[in-house]
Amino acid sequence: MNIKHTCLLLFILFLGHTTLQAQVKGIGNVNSVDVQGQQVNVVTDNAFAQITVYTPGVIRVRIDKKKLGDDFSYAIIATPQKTNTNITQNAQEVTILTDSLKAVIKKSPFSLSFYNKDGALISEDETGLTTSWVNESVTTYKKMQDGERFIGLGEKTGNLDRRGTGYTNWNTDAFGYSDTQDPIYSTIPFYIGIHHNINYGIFLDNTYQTDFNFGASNNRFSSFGARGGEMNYYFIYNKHIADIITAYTALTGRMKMPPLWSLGYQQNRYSYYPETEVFRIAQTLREKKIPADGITLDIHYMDKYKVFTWDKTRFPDPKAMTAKLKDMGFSLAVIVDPGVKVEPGYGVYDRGVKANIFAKYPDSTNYQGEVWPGWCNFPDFTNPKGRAWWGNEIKKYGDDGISGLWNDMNEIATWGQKMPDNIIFDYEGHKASHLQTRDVYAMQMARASYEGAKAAFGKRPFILTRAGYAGFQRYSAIWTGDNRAEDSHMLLGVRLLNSLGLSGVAFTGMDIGGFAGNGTPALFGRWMQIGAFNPYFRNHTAVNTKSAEPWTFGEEVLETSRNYVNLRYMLMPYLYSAFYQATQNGQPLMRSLAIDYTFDPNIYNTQFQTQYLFGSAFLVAPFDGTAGFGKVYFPQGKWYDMYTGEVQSGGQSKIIELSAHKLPVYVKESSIIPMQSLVQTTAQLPTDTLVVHIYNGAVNNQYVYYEDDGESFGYENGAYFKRAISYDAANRSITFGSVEGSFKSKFNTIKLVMHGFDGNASFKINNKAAAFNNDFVSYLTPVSKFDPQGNSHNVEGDRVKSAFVKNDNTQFSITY
Ligand code: MIG
Repeated sequence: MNIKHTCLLLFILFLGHTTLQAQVKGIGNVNSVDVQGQQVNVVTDNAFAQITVYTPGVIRVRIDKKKLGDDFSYAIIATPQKTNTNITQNAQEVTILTDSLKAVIKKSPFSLSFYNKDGALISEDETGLTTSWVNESVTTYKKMQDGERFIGLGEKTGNLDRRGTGYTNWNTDAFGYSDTQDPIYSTIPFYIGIHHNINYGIFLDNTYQTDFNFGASNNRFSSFGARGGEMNYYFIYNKHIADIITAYTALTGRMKMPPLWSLGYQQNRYSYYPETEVFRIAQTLREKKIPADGITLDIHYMDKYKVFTWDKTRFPDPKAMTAKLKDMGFSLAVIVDPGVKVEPGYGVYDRGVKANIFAKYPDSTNYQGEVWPGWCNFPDFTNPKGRAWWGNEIKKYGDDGISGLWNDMNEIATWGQKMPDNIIFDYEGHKASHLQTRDVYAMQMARASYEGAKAAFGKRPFILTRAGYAGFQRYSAIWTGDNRAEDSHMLLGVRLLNSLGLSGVAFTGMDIGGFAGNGTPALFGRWMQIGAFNPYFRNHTAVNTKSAEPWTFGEEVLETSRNYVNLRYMLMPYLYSAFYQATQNGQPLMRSLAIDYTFDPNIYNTQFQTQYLFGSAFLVAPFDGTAGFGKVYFPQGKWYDMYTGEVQSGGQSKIIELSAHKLPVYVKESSIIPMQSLVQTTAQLPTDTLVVHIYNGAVNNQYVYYEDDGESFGYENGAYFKRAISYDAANRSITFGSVEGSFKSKFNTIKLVMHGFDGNASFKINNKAAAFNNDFVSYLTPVSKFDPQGNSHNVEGDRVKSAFVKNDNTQFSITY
């Protein structure tokens, strides 16, 4: 090689090095440390970092290449709480100590690690990689711990344990998504890591496209990062996953009490019209005795798909229609799409132009995208004026007697699915491009709908959204979009809802029966059974499919469906109390087994990963519609077959015979399950007896029974009826605490139903011998006609002891 060549080579190497340096940049060493109360401000070679204690178990980390900017978040509603904190430093490191955490910042290079009180390592930066940038993308790398598992991240396909997989958040209209497709509709950049009997949560609060790597194509690290903006994450430590969820929802908020009707069965399709068809459906539900509370109108109710209009030939008098539906015990929800047709003379559009609330190109012209109505402008829901304008349009629906808004297409979905990057949004006055706004747009639409509907409807509105960002649970329920009428999709749906539950979202559902395609009777029957054990229970199907109401699959499926919808309605007091928990501590209704049995490796086994607890009591084991046998895993404890009372001991799996008529459901020992008589709609009063099922057990249980009027906000001012019920196993007693709140229960009497107690058990109430009668409980009506041998089935049930007590406001105890 001659000198000329060597020079050239050196030059190329030099060029390569500088461009590489410009592209990939590490955080560098710590140069200065400034302690301000619970906060440490650090300047490194290449960045600024701020570590703030929020609570003893929550520490926030902000890092940016430039001085940390304005602190704004759509997700976070919490501020740092005054917390006992001790911050010390020496030449090598800074130590932050709270009552439950120790965070250590190593100085060269900057790297963070977290330990619990016992000194055990929870999580640490990968010291070689720590936090770094590739152009504007920022990523934090954590060392992959031995045996580490990852769960959560919201609506993500794949397995419960996400180890070995990578994910992207970029809200996407994902019609008929596959069971590994990513991303789909919504974004919740929050996950939980688990290793060595320790678990922690990380919430990356950044609305740019975000990426998570849980050991995909690498065995060195787990990482999270964003394509722009700050590294901004909350590290959450608690001993139990339930408490991590509570801490995460303390940061990002919780749902409000839902309207009671929204917990009833919802009948839907794309689309029911005209009005006579809506009444045919409502009437058939009543005739066939399928209890139901809701009917939803899809896009064909609108005049040429224009939002906030009615097609007057199909729906000549919406107000009269909703009034008549109300008399039949139905509430009506309608779909709303964000796209507003560009059409001068269309009032909604004209008022939007006048209010100047549409998203814009940088040259200030309104962005146009094409969707159902044709070329549309898109309201900027990140502009308070945009939300107010939307809220004002909702008034019309309030006048029409609408009770719910179903927010669709808000990823934003447009034909072509490629919204330009340079659209500008207000972002609460901060101005941001589509790149920073996309993932939060739907959440702000849901917010605008919630706030507008709350003002317009004069009662609790029901809001449903397809997409969202961390914190949307404050405004809306979510459903998992356009699934397919296939067994694998039914089970995937369960995993999606379980994962949403791990990620702070309690009010979730999927299209029961499957949206795309035509399902078999077996699939539909099983899906209805599972739907009864989903928080939001809505049947829906696409525009070009066969009818998919419960009576369209034959008499056998109709009876099975009715059984489970009936069960759902009898469980309404239990459901409602479970929703109350979600409003108080963020606990989901669908509890992935990872919440309560975190360190039991069996629950991550793919053959058991769809199992979940529904509320605190029920263990649900979903299987394909046609499977003849299934393997159920019983976690630690004692489990009662819900139908027969037969006991299974935990810590083992068992092969069970499946029936098309029955979903395997088990009841956890020491459970307390309040039920009511069967009604056809929540608008109908049940009998005045609250049936409280109590299952004998060796573990303690703290249960909270909750009731209110189911529709107003009076509960915010104490108009509720609440009582703690505690099962004290060691003292063989169950105590109904005294009642809190000013609401009068609709039940004057309580029927106590004791399951699994010795046939000769003698019960005392308040220490006085009490007469309990032999009784028999059966949750299902046999689908006897379909017995292949033509035998009429014996009614399956559980032998119990029961007694009646008055439901007054005083405390009482049962001992045995
Ligand atoms: O482009 O409103 O996910 O539930 O039925 C399709 C029609 C638009 C997508 C929703 C689906 C709804 C459908 N919508």
